[in-house]
Amino acid sequence: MTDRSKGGARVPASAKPAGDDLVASRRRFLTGGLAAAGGLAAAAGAARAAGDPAITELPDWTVYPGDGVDAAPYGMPSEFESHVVRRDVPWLTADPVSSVNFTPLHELDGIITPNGLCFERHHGGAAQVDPAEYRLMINGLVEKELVFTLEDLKRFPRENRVYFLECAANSGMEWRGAQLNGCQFTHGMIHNVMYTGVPLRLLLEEAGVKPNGKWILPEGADASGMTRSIPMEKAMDDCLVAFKMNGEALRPEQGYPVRLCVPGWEGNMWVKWMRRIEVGDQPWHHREETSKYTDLMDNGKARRFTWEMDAKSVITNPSPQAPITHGKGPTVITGVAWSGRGTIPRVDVTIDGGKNWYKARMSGPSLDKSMHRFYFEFDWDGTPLLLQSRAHDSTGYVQPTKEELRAVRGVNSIYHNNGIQTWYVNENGDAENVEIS
Ligand SMILES: Nc1nc2c(c(=O)[nH]1)N[C@H]1C(S)=C(S)[C@@H](COP(=O)(O)O)O[C@H]1N2
Ligand SMILES: [Mo]
Repeated sequence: MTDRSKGGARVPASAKPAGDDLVASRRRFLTGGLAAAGGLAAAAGAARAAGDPAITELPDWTVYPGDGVDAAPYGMPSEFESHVVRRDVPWLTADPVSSVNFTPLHELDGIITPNGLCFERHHGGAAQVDPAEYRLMINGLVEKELVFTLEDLKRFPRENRVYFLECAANSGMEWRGAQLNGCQFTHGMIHNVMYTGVPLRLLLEEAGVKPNGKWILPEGADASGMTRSIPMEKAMDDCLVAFKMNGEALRPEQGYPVRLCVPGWEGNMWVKWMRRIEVGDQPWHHREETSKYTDLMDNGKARRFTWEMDAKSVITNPSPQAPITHGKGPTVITGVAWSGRGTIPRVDVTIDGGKNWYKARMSGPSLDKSMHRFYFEFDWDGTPLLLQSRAHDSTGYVQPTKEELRAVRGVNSIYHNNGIQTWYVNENGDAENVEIS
């Protein structure tokens, strides 16, 4: 812990300068940045006013017995958490059957997304598949064409791995400028789940891929089919045929009973309700639905095959849906970071729009192609803040600013916007989505 007895502005021990070259700016921060914040213990709540009824009165729940076991055979969150839900943006799509809703990132902590809060993206609604009638077929350029039942799949050795799934369109509404007020809407097309499943490689080896089998085409059992071309190296590397998420069966909206996991790659390749895998010698990109996830550039050309998700991060608290309500004094900033190319060894945080950067404190497992959790604790002096986070991934890649991205990609694209997000926090603690240059 840092020493709070001295009062005055402080940067906690965890807030190391982001690099040696930034030591000078750190000193400026210490002397000129935050105003004195004396009496920190009181500010943090050690001494509440005497006579607080929450202390002096006995609430009902202390006096009367509560519900017995089995009041809810499948447990649900506290009624006081009923605001913690997926939300959509009504004007974004014409019909909920081909639409998206968003994970409430500002209400979550740690790295795992609870199953009921994982964002949904469907192109033809969520199929309701009877597991007894479920079949997975492998056909095309294989020695033996095979059909598996769910039980057959569960006889292969299975693995447990935590992966993020991010839709390539996440933050897509922000290309031309700050637009949606909340990290749920700007960054909530992502979830991070522990999957249990069979490595796709084992199933392909069982079928025996012919030498000219270079691509796979997984297909969903829903009304959209959602066929996607995936190169054989990726299929043989780390793809999973998953039937469990966070320990329980996949939710219907996540592809029950079986979905494909394509770790680190854009969400649209993670085919839900997967019923067939065709092996072919070339991609099926001539099909309209397999080629539409491209990134239109200023010169009219489009980037294709941009499957890997670049490193990205966002501060989830405070943020527009989660203002600072406690006033000045000890304040916790937190957020998430991820990369489709590895782990996140480091995240930098700034509270003054990038004049000074600090190393955030990482907490929780650091897993390949998974979300990471970071924190930055400081004493807020009540003056406005410009909050940003910047992820570094294990390949050395550093998350770019939105301006840097636009300089390369223009503003015509929807997909793959991993630019640095800025929140402006005013004197009252209210936060707003803004851009600074
Ligand atoms: N069968 C099928 N698979 C699908 C889709 C779909 O509509 N049908 N949508 C894709 C898209 S674009 C995304 S971003 C992810 C979303 O997964 P989720 O609903 O679990 O969040 O599923 C992908 N897999
Ligand atoms: Mo997507």
